[in-house]
Amino acid sequence: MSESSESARYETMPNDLEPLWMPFTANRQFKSAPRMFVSAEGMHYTTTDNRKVLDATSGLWCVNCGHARKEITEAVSAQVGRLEYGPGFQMGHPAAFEFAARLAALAPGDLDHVFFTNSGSESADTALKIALAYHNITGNASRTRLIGREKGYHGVGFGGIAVGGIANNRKYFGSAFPGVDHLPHTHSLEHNAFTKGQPEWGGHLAEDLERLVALHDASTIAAVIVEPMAGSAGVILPPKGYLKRLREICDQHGILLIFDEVITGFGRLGDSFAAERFGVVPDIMTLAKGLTNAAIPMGAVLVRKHIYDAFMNGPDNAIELFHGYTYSGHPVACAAGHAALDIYLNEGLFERAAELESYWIDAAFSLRDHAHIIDIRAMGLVGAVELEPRPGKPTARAFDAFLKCYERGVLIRTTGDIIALSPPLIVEKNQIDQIFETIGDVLKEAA
Ligand code: PXG
Repeated sequence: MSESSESARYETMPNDLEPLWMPFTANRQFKSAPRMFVSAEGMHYTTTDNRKVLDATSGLWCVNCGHARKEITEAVSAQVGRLEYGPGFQMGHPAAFEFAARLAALAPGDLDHVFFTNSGSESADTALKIALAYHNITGNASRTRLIGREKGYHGVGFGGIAVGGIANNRKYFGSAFPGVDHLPHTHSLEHNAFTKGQPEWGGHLAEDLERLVALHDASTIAAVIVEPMAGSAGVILPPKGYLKRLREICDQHGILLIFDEVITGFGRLGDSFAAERFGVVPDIMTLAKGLTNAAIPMGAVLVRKHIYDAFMNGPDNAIELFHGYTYSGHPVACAAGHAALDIYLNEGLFERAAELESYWIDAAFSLRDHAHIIDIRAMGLVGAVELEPRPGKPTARAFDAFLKCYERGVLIRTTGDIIALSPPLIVEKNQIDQIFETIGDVLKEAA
């Protein structure tokens, strides 16, 4: 390819935006005023018009080590040249086994077996399938019910949207997946507005699981899946005691507890996983995003030893789980994962997030007296600023803030009227200041 056509393909605004159907995007609005990144480094993106934009969202909650890390680039290019692909069914390659071992060592408790996927959605569906199959093979085939939670996000597969609790993600797609119920969400402005860290109010909402057990009977319930901190719904932190109580009730009734750590994994809350931060070990944990620093798509499902062991029965030549993806444990994704994990550990990025937490929270709360802000929530290096919706125009105020921040060189993310923030863990204090000052300035102007 000539230099100019290379530049046209990767670095300049395309002539025709029509053919691409963009995901979770207002396509017509976007195409009438497109925003595009052509490169990235460290904490910044560069746009087609050569502006630097500070990334306050780690891409989509995934670039936790910062952008274009040379160690990852090199590991990925070396692996593409060495073994660009190897079949994962009935064949293997070393990088996948090595990466699984490292993840097992990092994960808490006996979450020590790893099934690889390619995304958070696939991880969620895989986790649900493993839970169902586990009960089946251990003589509890009546345990087919799955329990999610209102406002939960577990990706966009049919399993994930069934246990998920975001109406727009569910309402057009029927109910192809029966036998699901939901716990109540724990978001309450009335009780918890402007709480720093975990809210005091709401631990009792875990008791609702007892209600569902009474309603359906434990012998029909396979698993409960929750995000330890709900990300997509706008950073809803678990009330004190809530996760521990869910764990107890699950144990009491033989229900598997699944933590969807696609966002909370890899340092977001100042620990390797939310399970560590909150001191509650699930039976199954789903990962993606920060797993490879998003350089190459990858997801993973970690299961406790007794779950894996339950499958390792029957004749040696029996395939124990009829599930997997062409790209499960893809060698190039594993290379990215190894390099990302090296960075996390060598640079102490999880500890760094913990050290920055109080500065981050104070910076977020500096916005407290601004008009239109009805809540601020923050922990680790994640935060949310919830805005009062404009009368009759939900989401408009937050979207305006998103556009204005982008114009001023800061990338934020909005969901409804909530601004969600999750910068790479390499963020500097002056960049934290820049993020909140920019939001503050923009909100001052926004009517
Ligand atoms: N589980 C959780 C908890 C997630 O947050 C997924 C599963 C699905 O992952 P994939 O890789 O299939 O997209 C997610 C994804 C946002 C936002 O800004 C959140 C996600 C993705 C894109 C945007 O809220 N979460």
